[in-house]
Amino acid sequence: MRLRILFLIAAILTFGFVKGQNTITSAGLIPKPVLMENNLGAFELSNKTTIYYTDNNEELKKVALYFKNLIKPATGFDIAVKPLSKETTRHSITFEIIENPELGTEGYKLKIYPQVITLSANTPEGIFRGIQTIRQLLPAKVEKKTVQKGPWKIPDGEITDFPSYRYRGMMLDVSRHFFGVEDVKHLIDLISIYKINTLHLHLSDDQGWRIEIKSWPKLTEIGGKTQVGGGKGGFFTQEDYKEIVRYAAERYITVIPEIDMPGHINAALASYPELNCDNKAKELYTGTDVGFSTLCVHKDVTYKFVDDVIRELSAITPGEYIHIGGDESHATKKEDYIYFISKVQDIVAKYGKKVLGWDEIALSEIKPGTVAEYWAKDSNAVLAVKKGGKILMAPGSRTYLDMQYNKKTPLGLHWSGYVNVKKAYDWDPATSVKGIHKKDITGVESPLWTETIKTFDDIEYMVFPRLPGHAEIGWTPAKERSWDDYKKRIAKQASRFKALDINYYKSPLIDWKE
Ligand code: TNX
Repeated sequence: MRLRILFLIAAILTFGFVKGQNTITSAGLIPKPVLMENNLGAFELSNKTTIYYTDNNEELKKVALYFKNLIKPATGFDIAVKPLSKETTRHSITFEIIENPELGTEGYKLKIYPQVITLSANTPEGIFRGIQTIRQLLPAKVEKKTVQKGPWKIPDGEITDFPSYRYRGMMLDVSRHFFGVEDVKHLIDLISIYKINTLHLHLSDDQGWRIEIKSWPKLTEIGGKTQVGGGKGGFFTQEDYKEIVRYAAERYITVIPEIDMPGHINAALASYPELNCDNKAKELYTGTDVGFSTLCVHKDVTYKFVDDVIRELSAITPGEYIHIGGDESHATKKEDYIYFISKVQDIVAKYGKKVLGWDEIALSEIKPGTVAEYWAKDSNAVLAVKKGGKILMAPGSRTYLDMQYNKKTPLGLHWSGYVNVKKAYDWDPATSVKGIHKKDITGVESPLWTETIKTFDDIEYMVFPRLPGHAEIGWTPAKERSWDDYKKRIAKQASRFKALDINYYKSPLIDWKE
């Protein structure tokens, strides 16, 4: 009898505790982890906490320092980071490299007790992803840049987590409107919170060439001079680009550069007369039409140009992919397009890289390792798979971050419909195109085209809150996802958006909890 009463009291206390306090399952984690278990109590971060890392692993040490520096401004704590030794202190967070095939490259296991946290993974990359989970379990004010009042509690329990898809990306178009190194770094920081691991940079288009190519300097001297609306444009020097790649790599984000060919190429045609079939340079273009420009497919100099560009870009791109564009080449004859895309795949292979291209590349040959990025046409995606390619899912009607949310929201286009927060979230890449299955898909990407996007505030407005939803689609198993559950969790992210000063779109579909 007495035992029963004790149980009852314990149950009441537990319920009260769980109800009033942050728990792992109530924290609103995005992407939602594969397995979560709550425990009573919490780990409290303090100045006495020590971070340990195993095996004297230098890369892991860097990740540990990243975490230390992440939480420093808001907590004010200058937490010690040490290699794991026998005399560990009681109040510690340990990052350890283990061997657990279930977790893959990016997965992690997180165990949180009142006195210790252990975060384990096969790789430092997995530890980095797990750190983003710890970050989201901390109060949102941890994101602020000035010292905030504690307590800094992390709810107890366990998480086992790993992604559904290897590729989880965002694309930024820096051609239509140019965005500089600082903006790109800031974006990298924001998307890393949601375990995004790839940043695709759309570096050239009709309106601007944005990457220095040393053997063709006029591409940026002339082709980088303007942008949509006639503003001053700009470009990345190779040093700038390398700095972006380095900064992204520190956050386990791979940069994929895109040179859009054979169409979307007016900026290059304006820079070098010899790239035109009639040897006359085009005028620079500051409008927003598409599909009017093409490289001269049967000229030798065209392939000298492509070779030089891919060679220089490959040399400063550690990631395995180069994106060759290939979309909307309406000004290129079909047989020329097929010929060109086939040749360019060989050039990319020659420099040790693999090809990504918009889904139209399926009309050409698909060489081993090539991935087609599905944006519009089901038949192209099916054809790419038939030809042995894989698919990156970026359907315009779901993932295009440049689509307006609805007809009242001020920025963006709507050629593929309005993409509200539910439409962006509530779909499954593995079942959305007939004939394409999970095994054919490398992952999910969210492109932000910037015809109407001029400032970083504009970027934030289009990216948030849709991108976290795409990040979850790429990470969380489809059977664990539902809109009703997601909308409660995205509502809770609002306090984090606010602490980060993100100009997010306050969709009326969500009951925001700032
Ligand atoms: C189509 S999507 C394009 C881009 C535009 C975009 C605007 C794709 C591969 N090509 O050139 O910027 O629409 O939404």
